[in-house]
Amino acid sequence: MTFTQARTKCNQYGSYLSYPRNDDDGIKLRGLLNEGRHASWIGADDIEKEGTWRNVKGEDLTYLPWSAGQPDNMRNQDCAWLGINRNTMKWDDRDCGNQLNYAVCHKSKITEGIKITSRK
Ligand SMILES: [Ca+2]
Ligand SMILES: [Ca+2]
Repeated sequence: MTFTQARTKCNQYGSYLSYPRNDDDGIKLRGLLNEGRHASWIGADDIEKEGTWRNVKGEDLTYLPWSAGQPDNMRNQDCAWLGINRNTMKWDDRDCGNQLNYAVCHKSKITEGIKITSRK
């Protein structure tokens, strides 16, 4: 699924595409994503304004644990994902139209997140 499809799916669950708010959230997400083996979209993008990363609610993000050398905006990458480094779960920006198999929708606690999958 693309970033937009992931976001829409979460909205259909009455939820939103989750994004880690701190290192602790990152560790919990890593657990949900099979110890980081499952590459997943996270709810952060700079679609509206290049270089300004916002969550899916349109709020500016302050917690932005990028992987080394990221975000590089290569060929205009505007959406964040987890999985470039399965150990640290640091972020990378990538093409919003790429197909990823996983996304995590937020619930009351990130540990209760709904993991949605789409395999082709
Ligand atoms: Ca960008
Ligand atoms: Ca990138």
